[in-house]
Amino acid sequence: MRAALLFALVAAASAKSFSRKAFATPLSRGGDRIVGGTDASRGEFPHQIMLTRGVGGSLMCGGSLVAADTVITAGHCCDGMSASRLGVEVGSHMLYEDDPDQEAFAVKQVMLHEQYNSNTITNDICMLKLDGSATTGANVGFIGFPASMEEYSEGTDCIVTGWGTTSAGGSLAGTLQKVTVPVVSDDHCRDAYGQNDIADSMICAGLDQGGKDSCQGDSGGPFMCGNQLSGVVSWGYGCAEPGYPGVYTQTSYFIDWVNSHM
Ligand code: 4AZ
Repeated sequence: MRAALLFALVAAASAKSFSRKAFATPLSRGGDRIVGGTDASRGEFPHQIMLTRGVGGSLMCGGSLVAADTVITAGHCCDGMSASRLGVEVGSHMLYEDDPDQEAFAVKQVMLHEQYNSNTITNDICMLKLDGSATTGANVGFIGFPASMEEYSEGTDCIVTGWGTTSAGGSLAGTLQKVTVPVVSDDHCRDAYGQNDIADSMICAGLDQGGKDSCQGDSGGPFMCGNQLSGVVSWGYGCAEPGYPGVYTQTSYFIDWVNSHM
C-alpha cells in the first residue's frame, strides 16, 4: 500500500515536470521565462485553462478549452494520472488570486493518446472530459482546430501562453504570460535536436538567439498560429536556450484523433 502510494507520487512528480532534455540543462543558467513574455490581458485567451492537482489544487499544466466539457492538453500531463487526481480551472487570469469568472471542474475522463510514447514524446496529446460544462462569457471560450494536416512556414509568428516558470527551475508567473515565437522548420529543428528526435507531427518555434520560449508549467498549453490551436506545449532542451527551439505537438496531425474522441 505504502509502496503503491510512493510509486504514484513519483509518477506524478515526473509527469508534471517532464521535458526530455531539460534534465541535462543547468538550472543555474537562468534567464528563462514564458521566457521573454508579457502579461496577457484578462480575456485575451479565454480558452486557456489550468490543469490542477485535484479540483482547486496547484498548477500542474496548461490546456485549452475546445468545447464546454472538453480540454486538450499534453499527453505527458495525463500520463499515469487518474481523473480523480486532476482538476480543470477555466476563466483564470491570476494564478494566486480568485478571478471573477473562474470556475473549477472535476475531470470525468482522461483520454491519453493511445500511441503516446514517453521516450520519444511522440503523440503528446490528451483529451479531458469535464464533470460539467463551462459557462462561456468574456473570459471563458473555446478555441478551434486547424485544418487536418495544415503546415506552417518557417518564420510564421505564433503565440504561446501559460503560467509556467519565469526561470528554469524558478517561480511560476502570477499573471498569465504570452510570447510570440516564430516557427522553425522541422529540418532546422532536426539540425538542433537530432535527425530522429523531431517527428513530422511536432512543430518547433523559437528565436535563433533564444530568449523567448515556453517553460516548465506551460506544458499542455496552447500554441496559436492565428486564431487556432496549432500546437500543444510539449518539450525542449531547457527553456529559451539559443539554438534550441521549443517543441510542440502539431495538432493538425491529430484532427481525426480529436474528432473520434469528442
Ligand atoms: C516543461 O518542462 C517544458 N521550452 C515545457 C516546454 C519547454 C521546456 C520544458 C520548451 O514543461
